[in-house]
Amino acid sequence: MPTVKSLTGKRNQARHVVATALLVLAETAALSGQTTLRDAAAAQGLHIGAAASADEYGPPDLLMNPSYAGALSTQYSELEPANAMKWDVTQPTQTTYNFQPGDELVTFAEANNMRVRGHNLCWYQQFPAWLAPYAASATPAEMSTLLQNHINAEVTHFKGAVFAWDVVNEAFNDPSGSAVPGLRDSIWYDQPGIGQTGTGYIEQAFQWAHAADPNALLFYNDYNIEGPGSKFTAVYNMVQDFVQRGVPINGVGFEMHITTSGYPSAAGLAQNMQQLAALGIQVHITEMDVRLPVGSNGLASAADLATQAQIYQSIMTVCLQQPNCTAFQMWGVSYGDSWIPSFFPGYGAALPLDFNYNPTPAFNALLAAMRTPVPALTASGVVNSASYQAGSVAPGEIVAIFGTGVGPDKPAAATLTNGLVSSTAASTQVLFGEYPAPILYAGSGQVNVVVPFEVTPGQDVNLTINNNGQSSPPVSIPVAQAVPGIFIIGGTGSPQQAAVLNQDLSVNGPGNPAAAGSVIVVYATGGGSLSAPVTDGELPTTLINVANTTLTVGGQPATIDFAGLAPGFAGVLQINATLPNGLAAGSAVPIVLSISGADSSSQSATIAIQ
Ligand code: 9MR
Repeated sequence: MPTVKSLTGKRNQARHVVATALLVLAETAALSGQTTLRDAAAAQGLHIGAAASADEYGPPDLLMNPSYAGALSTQYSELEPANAMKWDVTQPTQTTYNFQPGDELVTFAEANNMRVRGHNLCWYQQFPAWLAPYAASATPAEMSTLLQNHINAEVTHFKGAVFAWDVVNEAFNDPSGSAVPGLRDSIWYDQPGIGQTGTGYIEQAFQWAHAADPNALLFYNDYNIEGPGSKFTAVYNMVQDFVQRGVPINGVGFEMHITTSGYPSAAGLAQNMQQLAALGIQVHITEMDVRLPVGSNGLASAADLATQAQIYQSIMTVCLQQPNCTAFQMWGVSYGDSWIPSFFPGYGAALPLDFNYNPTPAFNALLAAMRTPVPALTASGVVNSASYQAGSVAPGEIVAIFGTGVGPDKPAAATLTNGLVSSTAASTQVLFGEYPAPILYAGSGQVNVVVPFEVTPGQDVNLTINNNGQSSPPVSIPVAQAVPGIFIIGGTGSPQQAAVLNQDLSVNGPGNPAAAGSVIVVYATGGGSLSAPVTDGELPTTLINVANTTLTVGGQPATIDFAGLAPGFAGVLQINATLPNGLAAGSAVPIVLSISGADSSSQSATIAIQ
């Protein structure tokens, strides 16, 4: 007969058995909690931002408008100067710099605990009046010195204040038809250029920026690269080349100036992000707006706003799902400061806050995409992890708790703390009354735990789940002395093959029946009183028995050789029993486990007998 000790070598089978008992159900998110974009993003570990202005083009200073400043600092954890760090503002003459408007935005950001994204150092337009005429007669060497000095002066000035820079902006063109995008003509590339070929001028700009602030993240920023296509491919090829040759680039900005008829699919956007992730490159959504046709009052139809909201929600959802999407910015704070109406006459209403800084449907959609769900469960979703029967729980029983938002989106497995199964997985905790339960698995729709030994049979216990700072309302569950369930191998159909080893430690099944009179090992859960105290989360190393156990096979009692905790497991019972002689053969012979007066008959488990 196999000893208990030799059976511990069969842990993997039992683990498999437990694993097959984990069925993850579909879920829907219950909402509550955060009411600002900023708080909701923070709970997801995401920075959310907006393009912002002070008085870089003269009064009024938008930051002095309490509604504007309040919306910016309340809703966003990051800002990017819409214009204040561009050439036309920062280098008004060839020999003077003006960083005052940028400084004002940095000061505002620091006062409100926000990050600043710098935009931009090298672009083909928005020049000060002197620059284009200068370039028209300058040599490449002079242009190179000019660009180097500008990048060095600006990055040095904002060193430590700007966490990431758009070093080069919109360098690729948008040829018509099927022509492949190439580099756009510009004073930095070829008119006259800084004396570099191909993407060499871009590479040079990154090197200068890195030299001025080695800690700043350096981005290439562009539009029409959010979905797969030839422009993305052109940018990707450049980034791949830079990464392979050690050029200091950390990220790509996807601008996301889109319409309700022209926007990337979720799959396409995710694909582009993943391709860049494989290069170790971050993505920021840098300039999102979704422009809509508007009336003379600047407002859009309800139908268009609803479509726009879905688009915002889908883009945000993709960003949350891709680990390398690390910031999400709107291009403006409200309808009133958006660039859209003046650049696209007849369009507007492109942002999540309206003219009065009130939330639009897009705002609510962004919030819905980001909100951490409140864990929700019901008593009927708390089941024995072997039998899937709801009802009572028993001390030491493994239960599966089905619900929504009960665990992390990214499933977490059990961990050990000081040799005990930990009662925290990711940011999930399960409490029976005041006692935390050791967690074997935690996903957003299902958490598997071992019921703490402290619960009292005959009384009800309040079950609560905490996840990511949100607590479920308590659910009251009766506690029983024992709730035996036999683990099942495979699906939930009928009959259900029990998780049983034959005497030679092979797995019992219709193709591998046990002989009458031989020993079998049955894996189960469902507690009952123990012969020695066990600590929650303990993986027992000594033999600890459960009381009052019987096992019938084909209606006949088997002889119990050992019934207790499976050594090395939390919550798993192991019953070694000798089958009656003269047991009739069958591929699905009923097996019923009874502990302390409760039995497993409702689950119709079977084994194979030869
Ligand atoms: O929002 C900016 C607007 O105020 C300026 O007039 C315009 C000038 O080109 O630039 C806008 O910002 C652009 C950004 O710097 C780069 N991507 C496209 C943005 C919208 O044009």
